[in-house]
Amino acid sequence: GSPEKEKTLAMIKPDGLFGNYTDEIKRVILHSGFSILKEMSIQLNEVNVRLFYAEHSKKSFFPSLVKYMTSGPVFVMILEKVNAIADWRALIGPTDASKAKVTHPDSIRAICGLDLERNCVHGSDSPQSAAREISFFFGDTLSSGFKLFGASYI
Ligand code: DGI
Repeated sequence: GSPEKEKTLAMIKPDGLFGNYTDEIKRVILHSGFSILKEMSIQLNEVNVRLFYAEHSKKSFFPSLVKYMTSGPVFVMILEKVNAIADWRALIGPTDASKAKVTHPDSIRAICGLDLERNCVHGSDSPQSAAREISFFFGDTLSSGFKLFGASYI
């Protein structure tokens, strides 16, 4: 039979929105065969970021990451296509945007990101994180466990 479609969570981070990259990134997404099922802008607060990036909450860079991720609104989307998770990760490129500029110059992070922290976009890295992150932003309030409590919808 035909291969199963997959969903992933994509996010344009505050530097991407400030830099006016949203329309260009959405063009790349649609041109690459993804459907955008849902989208929204949202201003995250510290508690939201702490939950979203729980795996990093003990790292030394975490306070800086929180400051960056709350410095302005983010734009989140549910993307769908066959192999969406791996294909979106391939399109955004390596985490460190300054390295991406050298090794993956056509990647989204190379084009609109700056460095290891301000890397412009996010993509779920596995089926488990895609499910968790989609429910984080788009699940109903009960199933998402109030993870977005206090965030401002824009
Ligand atoms: O899934 P990725 O975003 O590619 O990478 P990740 O899950 O390892 O890290 C999540 C985010 O945390 C990443 O997009 C930027 C930030 N980050 C990761 N490692 C570092 C970092 N920020 C700083 N300042 N320093 C780091 O070593």
